[in-house]
Amino acid sequence: MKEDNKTRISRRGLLGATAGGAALLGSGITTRSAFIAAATGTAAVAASGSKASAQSAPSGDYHIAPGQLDTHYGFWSSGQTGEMRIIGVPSMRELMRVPVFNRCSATGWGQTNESIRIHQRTMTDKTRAFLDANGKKLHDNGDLHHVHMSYTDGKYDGQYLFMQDKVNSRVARVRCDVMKCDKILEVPNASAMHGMRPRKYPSSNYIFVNGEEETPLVNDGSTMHDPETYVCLMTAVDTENMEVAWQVKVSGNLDNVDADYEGKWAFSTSYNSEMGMTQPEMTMNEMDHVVIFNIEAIEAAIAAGDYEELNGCKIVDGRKENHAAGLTRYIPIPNNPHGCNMAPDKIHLCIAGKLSPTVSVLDVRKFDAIFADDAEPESAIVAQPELGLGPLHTAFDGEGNAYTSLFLDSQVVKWNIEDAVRAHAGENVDPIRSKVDVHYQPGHLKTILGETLEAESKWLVCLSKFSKDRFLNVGPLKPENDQLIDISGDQMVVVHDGPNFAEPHDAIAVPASLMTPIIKSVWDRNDPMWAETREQAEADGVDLDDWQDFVIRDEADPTKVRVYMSSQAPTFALDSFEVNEGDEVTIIVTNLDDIDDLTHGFSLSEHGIAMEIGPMATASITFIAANPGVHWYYCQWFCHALHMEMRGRMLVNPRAA
Ligand code: CUK
Ligand code: CUA
Ligand code: CA
Repeated sequence: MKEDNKTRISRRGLLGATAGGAALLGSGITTRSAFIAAATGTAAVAASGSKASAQSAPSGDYHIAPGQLDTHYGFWSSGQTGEMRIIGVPSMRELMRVPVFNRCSATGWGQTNESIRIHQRTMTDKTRAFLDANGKKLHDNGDLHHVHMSYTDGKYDGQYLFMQDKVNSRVARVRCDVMKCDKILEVPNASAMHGMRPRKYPSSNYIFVNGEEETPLVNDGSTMHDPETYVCLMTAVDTENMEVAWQVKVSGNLDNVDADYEGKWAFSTSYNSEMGMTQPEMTMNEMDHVVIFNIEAIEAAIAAGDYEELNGCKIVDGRKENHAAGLTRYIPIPNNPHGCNMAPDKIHLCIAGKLSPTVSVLDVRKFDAIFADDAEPESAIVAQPELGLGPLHTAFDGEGNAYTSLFLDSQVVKWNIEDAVRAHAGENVDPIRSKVDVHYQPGHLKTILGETLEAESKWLVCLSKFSKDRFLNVGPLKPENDQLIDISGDQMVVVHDGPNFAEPHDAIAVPASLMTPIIKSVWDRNDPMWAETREQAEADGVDLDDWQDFVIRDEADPTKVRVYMSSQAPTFALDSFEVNEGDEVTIIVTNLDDIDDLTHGFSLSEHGIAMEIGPMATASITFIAANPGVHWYYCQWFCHALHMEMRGRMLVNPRAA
């Protein structure tokens, strides 16, 4: 692969900060060998490259002709864009964007009353400080790394999608029936929700989410200069109510998390077991660890009242010094590990070494003995294949194979789990099946249903962080490259480049047949999304299900005006309404078109107002009529031959002098 000097320099910077790496700077040793030496302290081993397959002619069945439907839904994260995306697989066509933690100019998400209520309902006092006098301000950015669907008995059930926001420490739930977010929770006491996975069995009554950043538990500035007081928390969120169920203090920080197929365990990687505050400190030790959480023991401790309560959350102590409580165990893993992936064989947990060229394979059946202190933590490691440089994440097919992304090698390596276990036991077998070049710097990679008991063996999507030279140059900021790989044969074949905007970290894909009975095309009139708006309408004597053309001035506070208008292509029920300068105006629009794909919009000039109103939906928005004069509103979602004429005037009377 090509790399420019900048990349090379920055990699050396990383190596320089790694134990043993500094001496190699400028020595002329290649990045790859220097990396292994730095990561393992041994001589360079040319582990990779020899089995890389050539990019050969693709098989044709990834091509979806015009009018043909994809066979699978992909649900993609978008990193710092803060939204969830729906991608068709195998075509890799972007089908929809679902705003969650971000503000969306098209749909009004983060601006409509319905979406603001979803944010505010669960906001902590800490966040309220960010609200303006009207209570309208909210974090309108997010860093959404992980999207996962709810499970029943180890299989996706099509009910909810869950996701996290690293930058503002939140988790969210999206309803699969309408593909809209209905709950957002800011997690108290912990910082930077990163790794997130639902419980797989018997149901996703919890999502497990890792606070990556080390902070004082009471983060009020009183002990901030003393990192000894810092701690990280793993949080279990009750997914029915989207509330914190419990939190666990751990030793070290937390990165990625997964859960087993028996509902007994959650596991988290930690790259900063050192609890360092600088990069050299975080990479000082050869070994970090994975934390095993004993869910039953934690629930028992909570039930017994053996917790502290802070900001309404029950916190148990799972740090190493509280070993006797039996809530957690720590298994040493080399070196700054990242990915944490449970195989669908129900047995093997794969921890990607990142700075170590290995994946550590843990046998979850050994955890009971480790919790009973009948076995050493290391005894759970049943394989540690050396796969290549920078292993980050592992995906699985339905045939006992694993696929690990190699960030530094820019490859995906296919290997067999059982063969890795046999090799670890001393047999002369090579677990590596094949390698394929990807472009470039892969992070997560996913097979269809690979995180369920129904893993498929056809498609692998590899989410590459760099795309230089794969696409027409679009300036210094380049797209990501989500590559589709056919894994049905012995050799993996890259069949499609999918440029994507910042920055999918993770994705899942499910058969279309799971979703088609669930996803609606038209809203139910009594959807809970606008329940509070409906309550206000009833108080105003307005029937939201009937034609509406009402301008109602609030009796208690006459500066508040509520404007109800229904819409039916190509007209709004009101072609004008009149308010006074300085009034707080709430526009409530109900789309009475009961027709598939007939969305209307409401955009109001010079007031920063735009919202989507789907078929049979109600949406509302509140603002101050700041400027006297004529301000047109219009439908911004193309709906009819007279779409341009679907508009009206807001007339704002000047304030009396
Ligand atoms: S992720 Cu969040 S740093 Cu590897 Cu799951 Cu990209
Ligand atoms: Cu209604 Cu365009
Ligand atoms: Ca470390």
